[in-house]
Amino acid sequence: MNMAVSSIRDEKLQDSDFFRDVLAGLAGEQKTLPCKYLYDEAGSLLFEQICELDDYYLTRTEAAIFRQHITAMARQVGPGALIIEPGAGNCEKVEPLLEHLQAPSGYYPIDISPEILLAAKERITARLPNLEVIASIGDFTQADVWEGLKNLSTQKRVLFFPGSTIGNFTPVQAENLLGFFAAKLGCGDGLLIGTDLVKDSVVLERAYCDSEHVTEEFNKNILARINSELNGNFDLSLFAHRAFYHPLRQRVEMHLVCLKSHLVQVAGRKFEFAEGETIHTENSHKYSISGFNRLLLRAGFSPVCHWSDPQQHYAIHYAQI
Ligand code: AVJ
Repeated sequence: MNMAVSSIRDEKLQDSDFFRDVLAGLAGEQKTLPCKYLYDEAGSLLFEQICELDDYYLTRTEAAIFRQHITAMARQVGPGALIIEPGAGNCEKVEPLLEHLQAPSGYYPIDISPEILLAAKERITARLPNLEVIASIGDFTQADVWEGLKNLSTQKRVLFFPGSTIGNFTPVQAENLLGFFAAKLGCGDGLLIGTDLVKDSVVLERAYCDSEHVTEEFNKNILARINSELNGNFDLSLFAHRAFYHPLRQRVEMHLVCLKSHLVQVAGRKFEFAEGETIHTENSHKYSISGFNRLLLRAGFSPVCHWSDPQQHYAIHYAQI
């Protein structure tokens, strides 16, 4: 590669959020990496595998609650509603709801991946030809992807936010995000949101430290991503996966533990790693029903009702403005 090309490439690299966030995260006292970077192509496939694991109860429990209570949920949403889904991905979770709604006025999925979103739009349109699907491509925390909503007339807007995605935010961040959502809605509009419940730490830790070691691979994949995208030289064998429940913080924390002190280089910068030091890669917050209701209230929503599984492992809340 000649000089001009390599400097253009470096400039692009240094402009990227990934570059900035990784260097900032590794420079701190407690090293951290934002969990959204776990989901490159390999990471997304690994996460899909996690969802199938016996130890990972979240996905199948949420799906069972949807199956069991879909009629009541559709009744709560009401007729003529527009469903908005931030971070919709392949839009699979919303399909049973869309099928049960009475004369929905549209579906507005938002996602950063155009390929996945447009494929999902085609699938949904084939299945529900009368439903208007307006795919909005971009980051759902940014204002521009919500602009398209302004041109749509509807009796009611309902935000759909399943998957316990809200758990990846700290309670303060979650309150801000839900407040941002609330600002996109009007009086009488709704929110249907999935949250993982506080429970026995053995069950929680098994879900994030699975016996098939898929979560370990998922966690370490972020180092492989840094190696390939940011010219890093992480030796994955010098890090171990650790996930534990922190009862005071009510969250599962995921870390990568350094097994031996050494130096790592990323994009030409050097970072020292001491034996036993960790990179904090994810938080997964757990809520009680009442704790989540309080969070909803702080964000400007009124809790209406919730549905849970017999073991009380997971909950889906309906709230309104
Ligand atoms: C995608 C945020 C729901 O926190 O349970 C799974 C991500 N991390 N195993 C979660 C995850 C490790 C997951 N969420």
